Amino acid sequence: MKIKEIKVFVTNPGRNFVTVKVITEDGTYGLGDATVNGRELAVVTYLEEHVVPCLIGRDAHSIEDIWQYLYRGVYWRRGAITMASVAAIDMALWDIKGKVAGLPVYQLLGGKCRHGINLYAHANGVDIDDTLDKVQECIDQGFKAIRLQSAIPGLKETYGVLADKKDYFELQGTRPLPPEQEWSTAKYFKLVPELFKKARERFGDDIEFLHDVHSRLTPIESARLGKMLEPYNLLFLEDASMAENQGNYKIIRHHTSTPLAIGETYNTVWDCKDLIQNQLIDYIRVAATHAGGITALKKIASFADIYNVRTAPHGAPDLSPICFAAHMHLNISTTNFGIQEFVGFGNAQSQTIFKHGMRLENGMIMLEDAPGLGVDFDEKEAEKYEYKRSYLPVSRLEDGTLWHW
Ligand code: GCO
Ligand code: MG
Repeated sequence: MKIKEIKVFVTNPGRNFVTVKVITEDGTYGLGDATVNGRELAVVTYLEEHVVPCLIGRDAHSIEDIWQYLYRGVYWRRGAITMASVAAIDMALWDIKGKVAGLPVYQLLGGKCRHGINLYAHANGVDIDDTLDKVQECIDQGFKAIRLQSAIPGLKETYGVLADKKDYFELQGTRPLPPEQEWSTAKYFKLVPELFKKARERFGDDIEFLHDVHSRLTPIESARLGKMLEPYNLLFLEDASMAENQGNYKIIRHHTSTPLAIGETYNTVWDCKDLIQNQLIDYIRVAATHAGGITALKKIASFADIYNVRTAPHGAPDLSPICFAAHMHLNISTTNFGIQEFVGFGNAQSQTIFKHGMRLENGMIMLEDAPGLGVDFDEKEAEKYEYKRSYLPVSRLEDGTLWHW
């Protein structure tokens, strides 16, 4: 089954998505997500100039060999741009294999380990009360696990703790240049324990709570936060400290029993190998799009299983529904799956481009049994929404020092 053509699309139905379509000689096609938020065209060039020419004529069934060819075979390994390109091709090849077999991808990965996929929803508020009202809305919709983020009194704008106090995920917005935002650990520390204290008072113990620090604390500060949050029993504290230095987590782990999660910016198993092997984290959050696709994530999950680390794939809106579907096939067939982040299925425009049969039921995703990944991509619709340059913000301390993302 030879690969005949590979097309790369960029569309912006409110935010940019890079989609890869691998087409075989008999017309079967597979889809992959190659979106790297704020660096989309770098991936397009990498794919078009450096990947596509090498794959034409190769056997679409040789998923593992193509993965190794694009990773091991390349001197410049790793990195977000390279791995998103490898990932998109990999997802598309699994999609093709499923379509040819007439089976959903999860069947090829070993079959179902559970009937549905547990999600955590987001409650993002302008202050504590507003955040708690959002928690109630999530509970009313059937969610049993909720991530709480609230704007920090005294800071004008801080991404990840309510960007512009309106649209946390900038679904419609574009940022032609990176906005500069503020960070103060002291102000943050005044808010967060209070947020979770009030959340437990109002909602009791039966709901799971989560929180994302967005890597803004030093390890010892994270350790303090973890300790402060222990009474409120979080499912996990995410990105407590900078991701590059795996040693940071030794310090945090040493001081707190709050469960830790990390991984959305990791590109390979090498970025999290020590964290997993030394049991310094509880959840690994690598995304199919950013860590080399289904092939790579399956291996990372198996490795993590040995060390009691569960998977909790990244589920932000800058991952397209193709990546989300890839996660669903992995989640349902991975024994050590933990929980999936969920921010909805995208806006109306996005839903006209990416069509799928995944259903939300009582805080869970139920998969349909369509062959392959079960997502289709409407090229004509996609063409209506042109790429717009858009950046994530940068963060500075109040004295102007450039800070961790
Ligand atoms: C999350 C993430 C996102 C990221 C975004 C960056 O946990 O969902 O931290 O909010 O910031 O995906 O592109
Ligand atoms: Mg995060």
